[in-house]
Amino acid sequence: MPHTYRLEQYAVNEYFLFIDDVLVDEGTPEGPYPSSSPELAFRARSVFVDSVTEWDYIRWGEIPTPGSGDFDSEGDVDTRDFFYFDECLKNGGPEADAGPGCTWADMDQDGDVDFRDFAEFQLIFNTTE
Ligand SMILES: [Ca+2]
Ligand SMILES: [Ca+2]
Ligand SMILES: [Ca+2]
Repeated sequence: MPHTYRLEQYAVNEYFLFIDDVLVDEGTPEGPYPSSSPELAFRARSVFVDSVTEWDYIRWGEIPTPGSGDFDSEGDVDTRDFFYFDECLKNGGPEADAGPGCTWADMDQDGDVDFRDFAEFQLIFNTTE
């Protein structure tokens, strides 16, 4: 069963871990993050059940606003945002699930990243950086 994990860290001394938007853990990180060898430890109640963990989307930094076109959350839509928009578009298309990593590029918020989204992206694209 797929789940959504979200780890939020504030300053260096406070973190919150959500699973499916439910707060499951909070506290003080054991070390600085990000680092060259970050580690996230999971503990399960049942150790006899096989488990496979796959990450669809890992991101350090501020999570972009859905449908904003602003990948780097800098308040603009420019060439840097286009680099990642293009990646979402290449892996997307009409009615293809945009996934959590591309919700910021789903300009019309219909769940995909397609050429309708690209048309809206172009309208707010600014070439000055
Ligand atoms: Ca931006
Ligand atoms: Ca669409
Ligand atoms: Ca869309």
